Amino acid sequence: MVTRTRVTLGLAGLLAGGAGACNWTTFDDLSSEVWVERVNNPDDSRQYGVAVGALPDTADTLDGQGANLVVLGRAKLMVSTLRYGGDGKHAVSSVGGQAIFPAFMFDDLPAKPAFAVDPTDHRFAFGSLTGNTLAGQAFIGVMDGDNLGVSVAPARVFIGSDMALSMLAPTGIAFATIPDAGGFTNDPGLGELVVARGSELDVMYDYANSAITDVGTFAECKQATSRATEQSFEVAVADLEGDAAPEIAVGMGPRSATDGTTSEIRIYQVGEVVKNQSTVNLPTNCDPPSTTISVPAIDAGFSMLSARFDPAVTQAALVYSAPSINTVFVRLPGATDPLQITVPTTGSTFGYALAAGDLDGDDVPELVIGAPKSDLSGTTDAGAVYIYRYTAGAFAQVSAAPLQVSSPSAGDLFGKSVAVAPWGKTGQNVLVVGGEGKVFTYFRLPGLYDDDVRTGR
Ligand SMILES: [Ca+2]
Ligand SMILES: [Ca+2]
Ligand SMILES: [Ca+2]
Ligand SMILES: [Ca+2]
Repeated sequence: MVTRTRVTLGLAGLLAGGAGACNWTTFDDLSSEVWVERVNNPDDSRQYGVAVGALPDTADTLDGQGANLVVLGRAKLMVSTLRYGGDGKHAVSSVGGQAIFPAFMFDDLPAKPAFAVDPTDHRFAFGSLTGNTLAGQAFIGVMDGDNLGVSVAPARVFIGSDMALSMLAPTGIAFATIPDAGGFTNDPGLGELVVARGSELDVMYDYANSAITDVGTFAECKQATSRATEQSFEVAVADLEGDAAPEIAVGMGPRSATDGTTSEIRIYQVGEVVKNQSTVNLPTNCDPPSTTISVPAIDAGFSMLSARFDPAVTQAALVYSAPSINTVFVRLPGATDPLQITVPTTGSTFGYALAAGDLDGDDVPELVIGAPKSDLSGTTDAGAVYIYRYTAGAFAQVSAAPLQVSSPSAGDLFGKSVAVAPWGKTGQNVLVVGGEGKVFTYFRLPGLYDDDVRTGR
């Protein structure tokens, strides 16, 4: 089902537009307004939109005409592609439940699943726990984003000799290229996956090498934990120190507020994580991280990404959120203290979702921050999305009012996932926002892209 809607910035009016049969050109004269299309959950995937990711649009998909998205649903578990053609019309195809990995059952995804996209190889990865056919071990599934196939690699189930460690659920995933360390085989032509789960950090060298059948042989180390740092969050891999080699950043916090009131961002050099003969089967301790940043909240790194806001600087900035205190932190290259971005609305879970990408065409990424429990317009947990521009070491909101839906319903959770997606061959990007059971794609955003990306007008 397609519902075309339109939103006015500031008023943020999500008005019922034409019926699904309307052609988008009907709205071609809305020069000052936002154009957005909403796609509702396909096939009763009730929590459709828990994660959205953007893949390039290639000859294998739409041949450079539109946008190529991957959307995860939760209950029931479903992976979908959502594709826009050059005419602005979309198509959804999905695979769900046991059909994804026929060899075994798995539990529903968590509300904030570990999820990552590899735009280079057109793949996406997500993590969960096995269900009935196994015993609840963690696994990572990698799928081909062009055809939703699983031929990339078998589902990687973390079966080690320690059952308690095997059952630690993935919380963060990153695609990366990791240099040699620890004596592990590492084909430079095959990428790596970095995974955080509980106390464990994994570097899965050559994860797509189907000759690797024993997941127990992937590199893993055990982070030092206390009751206040037992729970991992997201991971990011980038050169965060400016030495041209990647670091691995992970958020670690307590399991609950009764276990602690602070959390940490830990930044490891690869050699501090990948240790000789330290594997999923029998992990030894990680070395202490070269950098630890304390955060006065229980959930530092709940969402995390790296980005280069200054294109002239190769060192990456690290962006990490603590939605329990409505704050997003940005560790800029060379800065001693991170910048803090916050909003006055308490309890909005500002920073629950993050994305970075250039929306206005100046090659500097904008920072997109989802706050799905915002009560804007007086509706509980209607949700909002804030967009920031980076200029000379600071971030400023593009518009005084965040994006939101008007006539919202309680629990819409607009902004629980966000992505910046390339549009065809134009070099432009579009903003995509997930809400509860819905995905919104913005074809025109005044102040960022004033032309309709589908027509250039
Ligand atoms: Ca490799
Ligand atoms: Ca580095
Ligand atoms: Ca920009
Ligand atoms: Ca709220």
